Amino acid sequence: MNAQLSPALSNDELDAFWMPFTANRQFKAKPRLLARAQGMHYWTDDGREVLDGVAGLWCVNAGHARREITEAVTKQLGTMEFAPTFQMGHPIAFELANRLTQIAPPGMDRVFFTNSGSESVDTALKIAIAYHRARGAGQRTRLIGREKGYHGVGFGGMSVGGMVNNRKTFGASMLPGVDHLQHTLDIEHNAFTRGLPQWGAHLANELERLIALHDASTIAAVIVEPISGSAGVILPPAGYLKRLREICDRHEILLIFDEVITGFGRVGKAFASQAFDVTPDLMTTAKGLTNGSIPMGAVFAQRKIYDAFMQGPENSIELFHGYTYSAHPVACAAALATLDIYAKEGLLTRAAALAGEWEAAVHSLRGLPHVIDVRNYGLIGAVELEPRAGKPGARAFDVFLKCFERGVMVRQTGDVIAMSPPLIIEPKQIARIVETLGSVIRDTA
Ligand code: PXG
Repeated sequence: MNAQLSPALSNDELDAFWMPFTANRQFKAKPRLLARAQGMHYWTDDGREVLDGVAGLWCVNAGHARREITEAVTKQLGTMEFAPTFQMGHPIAFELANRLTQIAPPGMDRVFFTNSGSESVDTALKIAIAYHRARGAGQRTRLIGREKGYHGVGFGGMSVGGMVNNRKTFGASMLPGVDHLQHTLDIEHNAFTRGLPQWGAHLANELERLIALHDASTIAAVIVEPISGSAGVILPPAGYLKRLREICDRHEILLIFDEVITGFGRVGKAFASQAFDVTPDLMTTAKGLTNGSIPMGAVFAQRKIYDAFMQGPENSIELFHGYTYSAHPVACAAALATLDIYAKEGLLTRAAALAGEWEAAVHSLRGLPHVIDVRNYGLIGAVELEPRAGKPGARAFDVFLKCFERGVMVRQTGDVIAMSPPLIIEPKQIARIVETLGSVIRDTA
């Protein structure tokens, strides 16, 4: 059954690892094991080369196994493998925070470190609620997310998130006082739009309706992904994010951008908020921060938010929140080395230079069987397939599997194939990804 397995790993040995977001039984019956990575490629345990069309999981923006990161991590492990950041500090944590503020959107010059996107989201939600309390508006505790949003798997992120499979099992264990905006995916109006859809900015007005329902004085923050990734790449209609910003400003509601996938060059600027020229109050990041090498996340805050906490007696802790591994020295070293690579190789803007070529390539898939939409922005692309009757997701899963067999790794979510290659990708590799996907779609009933 497990012909692909290396002799070192028997069937039984696959049982103990309860795999995340995975069909465990299906996977373990026919595993797909990655054993090595370099640059744009993975190699399977049986030695097959696979072109990485998703930067691991939207995180390996500078390509795999970067020597500079390996060296920085190794050096840090030998110098000081751990140091606490509760009532103590270590220099590279401060260095990293300063470096991050240099590429951050205007005014976002305070940085709180976490270990993942989920932790960044929960941190940002807690900061938003605590901020209002600190400025004397403690009744503002409501949070507003969006349908189809993904903000990780903590109770906070799950509650503001809007993907039904991630929510339905957990029933009433959601945060109270959460509401959701309508999502912005509208294939009827916007199918095959290149870049941002022109239709749909008015969907932001729904925030006014929720404000009228709950009253602004009860609402702490609105959280959205500038571009939704996990739900299958949903783009903001032109003008939509600006309108959200205006409405939030009018009602003193904080705007949180979840840039866990859009951050660190994915859309042609360091952050999507810069690409779309809309600055949030809080911004959550992770993934590309360390090129996926060591778990780390960061929440960026406008200075006014940090300043609101800096009151009361000087010996009092201003925010009762943090993680043992906040600003872990090894993660800091990995992040600094990653930022050096991004700067040296111009990777934070390379997606903009490749965007035209990428757009033309992914839109060449229009017209293939079952393709009902193609979406793109920066170095993000998605192809939506018509679901098989009564079997949602099955067709796209088959496409994902066949692409992998033919040496290209893409990502499947529902009936969407999503792509987000490392930002070092070369034009001929763009062509390879799209040609492989096209041939697989043609061969998939
Ligand atoms: N926010 C956003 C916007 C994300 O995309 C998270 C938070 C959570 O991050 P952590 O590090 O806790 O996983 C994410 C994660 C996919 C896929 O479907 C996307 C993510 C994770 C796994 C798969 O392509 N994004």
